[in-house]
Amino acid sequence: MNFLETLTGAWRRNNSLLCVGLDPDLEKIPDHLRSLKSPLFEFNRAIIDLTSDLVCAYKPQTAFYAAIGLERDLEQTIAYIHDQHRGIPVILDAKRGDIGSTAGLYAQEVFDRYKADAVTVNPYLGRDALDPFLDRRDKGVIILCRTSNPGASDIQDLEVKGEKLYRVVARKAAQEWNRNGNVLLVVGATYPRELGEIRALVGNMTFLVPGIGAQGGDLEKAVINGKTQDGTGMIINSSRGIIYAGGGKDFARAAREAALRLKDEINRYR
Ligand code: NUP
Repeated sequence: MNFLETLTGAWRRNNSLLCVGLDPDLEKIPDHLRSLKSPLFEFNRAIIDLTSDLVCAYKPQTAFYAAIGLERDLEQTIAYIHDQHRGIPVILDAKRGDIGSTAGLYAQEVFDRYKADAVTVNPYLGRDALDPFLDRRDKGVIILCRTSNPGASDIQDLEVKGEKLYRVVARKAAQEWNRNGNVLLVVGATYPRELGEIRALVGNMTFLVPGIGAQGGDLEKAVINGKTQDGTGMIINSSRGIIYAGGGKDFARAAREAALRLKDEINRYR
């Protein structure tokens, strides 16, 4: 099964568009885990075990592991999801993008080393930088289109021949770059108007939608504007809002409750 087929299965089975972001920070995880050999993995494992029936995907962000030399925890986390919770795809949020030969190594890293099912990529370097990812037919390639951060407009709103750059990216991604049907877009929940605009441009493409919770995105507007006609088409991520819902020994239970609330809220607007 390719990434989009696995994702569709998880949407249906769990009746959920929710993606839990596995962005563990050693400073913020509960004290009793910090001294363990694989602290970030142990933190993730507890959360995964209590949320795997509520999500359509997990999304670890590489920086949380690589910054402190705990890539091994990331490898363990992805392997654990694949082994113990089959059918839930893993998106590696790595935001890659470099000249072709280097991009080939990045694709090898995310798909062969980490065994991620999908990856986030930056379109700034253009087609040849994306090709090593796009060539992997079974994997999802999630292109930054309209990011959730306050500075998104600095570059993404620039006009190119009368059209905003994020619209150009959306069109190229939907048409030129999607020859293998494996392209998705990142569109932030903090920009619900643009979500609707991009949905109108690209038809049924799937969006990864960060920005809910800690970044203050408007969930109701984001779902209404971003969904496809069948009430899917979105992978709605929340990281801090879920994983730090509780701070003590029962952190995983608190994460489950937060995930359940968010899943239900998303479903109310679908
Ligand atoms: O536009 C983007 N905004 C964003 O926050 C693209 C992303 N990939 N992200 C990522 O989503 C970010 O790096 C982090 O891993 C997650 C949001 O986390 P939180 O705000 O829900 O804690």
